[in-house]
Amino acid sequence: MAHTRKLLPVGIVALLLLSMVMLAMPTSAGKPAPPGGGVLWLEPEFVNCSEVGLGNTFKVELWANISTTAGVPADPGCFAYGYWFDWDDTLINLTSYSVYPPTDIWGSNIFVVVDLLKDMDGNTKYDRHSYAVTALGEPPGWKDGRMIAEYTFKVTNDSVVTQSLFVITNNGFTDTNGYSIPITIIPEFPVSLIIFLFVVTTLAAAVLGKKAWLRKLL
Ligand SMILES: [Ca+2]
Repeated sequence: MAHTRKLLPVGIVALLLLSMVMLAMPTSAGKPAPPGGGVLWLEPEFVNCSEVGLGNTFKVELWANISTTAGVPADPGCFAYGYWFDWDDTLINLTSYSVYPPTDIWGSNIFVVVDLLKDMDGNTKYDRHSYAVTALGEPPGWKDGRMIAEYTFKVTNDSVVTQSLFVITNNGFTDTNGYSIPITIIPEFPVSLIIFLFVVTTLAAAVLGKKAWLRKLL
């Protein structure tokens, strides 16, 4: 019974830690942009290849929300942006993509600086989309939340459950005054990985719980 008494507080601590992790996770229903900045995220935030199934396709959207107070002076909006979108080509293959620069705000007078698929690891399969675009002239700045690109992938390996498939790299969001807009990138974080971390945390706490010094803390 002493064993059970030891594990109880350990379990409570582990649950508290898990709660904090869950609370820190953003919901997928639109992301608030930090004041004076922007945020980039994927929808869905995590794709499980095993759930999609081998040979099946899925879509992932790249979203951005630019704060209405971005830049100095306040509120100029975004005038140009660039990013890399990387994926794990050992698990998925890109089949198509579309980009949606905010031409409804900027107008059609834009310059696409780069729009390239690259094979970064020399295995003959694309694993990066490099994209950059700038408005021309003096159109209004972009400052809202919207989908800026959509990618379709085919699952080529469905054996891995917890691995992250995507990495977004911010190559610069610039406001109409030429100032850089700070961008927060929300990483994809698989739910299964959280459960895994929870189990590891609990086990580690249980082992450490046998140490007298930690038992005092609990
Ligand atoms: Ca490659």
